[in-house]
Amino acid sequence: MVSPTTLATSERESFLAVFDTISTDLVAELKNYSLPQDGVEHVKKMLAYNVPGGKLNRGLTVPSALQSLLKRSLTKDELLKSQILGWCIELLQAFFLISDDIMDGSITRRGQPCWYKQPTIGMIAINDAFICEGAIYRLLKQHFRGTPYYADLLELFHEVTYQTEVGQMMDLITAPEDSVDLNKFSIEKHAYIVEYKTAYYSFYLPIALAMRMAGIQDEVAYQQAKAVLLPLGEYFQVQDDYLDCYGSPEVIGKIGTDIEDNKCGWLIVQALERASAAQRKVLDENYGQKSPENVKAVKKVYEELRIADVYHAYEEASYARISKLIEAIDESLIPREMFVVFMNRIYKRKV
Ligand code: DMA
Ligand code: MG
Ligand code: MG
Ligand code: MG
Repeated sequence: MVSPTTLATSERESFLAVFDTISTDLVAELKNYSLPQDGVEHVKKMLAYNVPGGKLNRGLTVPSALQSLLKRSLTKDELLKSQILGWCIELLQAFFLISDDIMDGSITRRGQPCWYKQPTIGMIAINDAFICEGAIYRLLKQHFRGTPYYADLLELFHEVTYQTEVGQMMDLITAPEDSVDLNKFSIEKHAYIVEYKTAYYSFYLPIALAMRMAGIQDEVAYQQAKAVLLPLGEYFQVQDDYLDCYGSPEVIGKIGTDIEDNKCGWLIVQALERASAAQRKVLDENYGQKSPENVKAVKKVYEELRIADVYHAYEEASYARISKLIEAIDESLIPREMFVVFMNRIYKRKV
């Protein structure tokens, strides 16, 4: 019997095998631009460093969601196409992460130095991020130009990219480096930021792509999917905010920077709701400062307020709340199972 873990491993292996094809295709296509050999080497190295090393949750969701939607095993062509769309999301993710790490001044990502931290790379990383974004549209053209849903795919990638950029903009302007003002933070502001910077591209996009491939055109189906996936994305980013402070870098592969960076993260927003006047003073004086002593002082207030317990309660409550949202989905439009699988991929994650 094939166990679920074996199945998961083979799905992953089959998905990773497609990355090699994609990288080779992109490089082969660049030969049409007479790309010199050092350019070829750079693209190959840059893609290998930045695209396949993550958890691949977003990318793997496209083929698995398509299978749920079609309620049967995929043909070879459907599997390959859905995997290519999965890699397009992973390329979008690489584009966002390379730039996010520069903007956040991060040190490590996926257990290795951030791309811009590589001695020979530095600000070349900005253009590399653009190359990752551009590669999405090369792949879409190569593999989907003849399909009836080509325009839908283009529109989805364009819209979701813009939404994420708007979210990143709000994340950044709410966190100026030189003027800490915790009055700018609120639960509502946080909810806005995470919906835009994370939920659309990480949760709505993979499912919406599979739905387009499955030929679903009823807008109500997309609205219903969004009603579950945006809250699921919010939950995922709250986990990310929690892990930034409490996750271990060896496991999550990155060193947290939210306190130093003056970010409007979930933990500080919860702490502000609960802080006494004295604790508020400590937060005002220490949040958004680079030195380890300042960070320690902030974390001490989090301890006093038992913010980690608040988080664990939030986790349970979110699971229950999102399960209810899934139950509200009209099964004649889209299968609930697809959302359950996606939620279980991230529930209580440590990584
Ligand atoms: C992530 O925000 C959002 C995008 C669009 C990359 P973040 O800076 O909290 O992410 P991370 O913790 O991975 O740096
Ligand atoms: Mg970041
Ligand atoms: Mg960021
Ligand atoms: Mg983070």
